[in-house]
Amino acid sequence: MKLVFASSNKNKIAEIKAMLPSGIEVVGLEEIGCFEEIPETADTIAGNAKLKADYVTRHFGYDCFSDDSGLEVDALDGAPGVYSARYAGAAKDSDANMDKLLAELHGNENRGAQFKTVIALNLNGEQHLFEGIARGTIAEAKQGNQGFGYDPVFVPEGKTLTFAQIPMQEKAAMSHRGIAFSKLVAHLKK
Ligand code: ITT
Repeated sequence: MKLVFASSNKNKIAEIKAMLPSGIEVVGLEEIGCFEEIPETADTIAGNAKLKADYVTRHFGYDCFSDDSGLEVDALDGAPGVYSARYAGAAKDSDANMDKLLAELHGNENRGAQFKTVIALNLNGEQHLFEGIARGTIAEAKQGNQGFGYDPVFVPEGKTLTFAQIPMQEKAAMSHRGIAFSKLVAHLKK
């Protein structure tokens, strides 16, 4: 089975490809000739996941799945959440986003947070949603250089290292994206 992954985030595509079971092939947007930035105008993570999948199905005619993710911080009432990519401005600069987050939480002992992913699958005229949540805490400073986005400041529950300090395969086994994607795979295998 060949599925289009409606994402232009190279790190996400690499993570998803590293989790693929045999029998499923995934192609990114560039491989179907889609180079435009898909508008993400919904005010929820699930809403943006639906928008991205529907855009590809409507404009390119493919069955596909999308991933929308965000970091929800307890002490900030769930912010930056759906606005994670642009938390520090339109430039989508991960370092600036993390610096803003660390400044907001400076001196705050409540460091609880979660990453959330919603995957929307468009298949045979139906849409299905799969959610994955990874709980953890926000570190006091950035650590590690693997992964992407907020990985250097996120310490998953039960660990002492950030997502940016562990190999991609290990992150996949416990991450929001890994959990949502394993639900998608289980659905496809049904
Ligand atoms: P798409 O093309 O898939 O839309 P995107 O980079 O716009 O890619 P999202 O809107 O889903 O992705 O993600 C919002 C932001 O959340 C993203 O830019 C990262 O900063 C952050 N993020 C998402 N998943 C992450 C992860 O696994 N680790 C760290 N940060 C993550």
